[in-house]
Amino acid sequence: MRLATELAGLKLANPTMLASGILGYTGLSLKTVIEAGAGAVVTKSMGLEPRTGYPNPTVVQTDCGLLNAMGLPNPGISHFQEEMKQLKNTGVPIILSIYGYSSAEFVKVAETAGKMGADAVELNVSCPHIEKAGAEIGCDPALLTEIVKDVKKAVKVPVIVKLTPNVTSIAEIAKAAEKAGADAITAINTVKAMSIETETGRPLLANKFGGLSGPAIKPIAVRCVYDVYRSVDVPVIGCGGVSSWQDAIEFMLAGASAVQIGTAIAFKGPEVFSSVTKGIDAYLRRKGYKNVKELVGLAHKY
Ligand code: RRO
Repeated sequence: MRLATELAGLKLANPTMLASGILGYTGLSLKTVIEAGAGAVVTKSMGLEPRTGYPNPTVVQTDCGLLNAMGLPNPGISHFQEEMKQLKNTGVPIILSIYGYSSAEFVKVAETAGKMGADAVELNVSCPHIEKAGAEIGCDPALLTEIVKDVKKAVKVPVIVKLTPNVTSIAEIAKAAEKAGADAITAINTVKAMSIETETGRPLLANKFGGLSGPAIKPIAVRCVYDVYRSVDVPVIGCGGVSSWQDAIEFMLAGASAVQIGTAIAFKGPEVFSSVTKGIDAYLRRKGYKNVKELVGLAHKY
C-alpha cells in the first residue's frame, strides 16, 4: 500500500504510467505494459479519422535521447473499440490520449473515448510538429481554454491536459487549463528539436523537425513540473526522461503525483516499470515514509 496513489479520481496501485506514443496502439501491447507493472496506461493519441503519419525516417537516435516525428499515425478513435475489449477488468486505469483540429473535433473524439470505457482522456495539445493541432493549441491559452471547457462539458471522465515545454511560461498555460476545468496536467511532451547528417547536409528526419525525448530532456521536464506544481492545485503528472527510480523520485519531489515512462521502454523493455516501482518502494522504506504521496512537492520547502 506504500505505493498506492490517486489522482484526478483515478486509483493507481503505483505511481508509474505508460506515456502516450509507445506500445499504445493495441489492447495486447497495453496489456503487456499492465502485466509489467504500470499503475496506469495511456494510448497513442487518436483522432476522429485514421492518419498515416509522416514518411520515414520518423525516428532518429541521438546521443542521449530519441528524436521522433511520427506524424500522429493512428487508426482513428472508433477503431480502438475492438482493442478496448482486451483491457476489461484489468483494474488499471486506461487513459485514451486524444487530439483534434478544433474544439468540436476534440469533443467528438472525447465522447467516443468515454463511450468505449476510457477511465480518463488525456488531451494532446502539445505535439511539437503537427500544424493546426498539437502545440499550436497548447501555446494559445484562449484556444486551449475553449477546448478544455467544451470537453469537460461533454464527458464524465477526468480530463488530463498534456502540455508542451516549447512555451515562454508553462505555468501560465497550466493555469489556463486548470481554470477551464482540467482535472490534471501532464508535463511534458517532447522538446522541439532537429538533427542534420554532416556528410550530406540533410536533416535526418523526413519531417526535418521532431520532438526530443529521453534523458536529454529530464532536467527540462523536472523544471516544468516544479513550475506547474506551484501554479496550480490540480495534480501534475511528470513525463520526460524517466528511466530509473531516482528519476521518478526527483519528479515527485518537484511536484509530480505520478510519472509517465516512454523512451526508457525502448532501451530497457517493459521491465522498467517493476525496476522503478521496486526502487521507489525501497526508498520509501529506507526514509520511513508510509506512502508515496508524502513525497509530492517536498523540494518546494527549500
Ligand atoms: O506522433 C508524433 O509524431 C508525436 C506526437 Br502525436 C506527440 O505528441 N509527440 C511526439 O513527440 N510525437
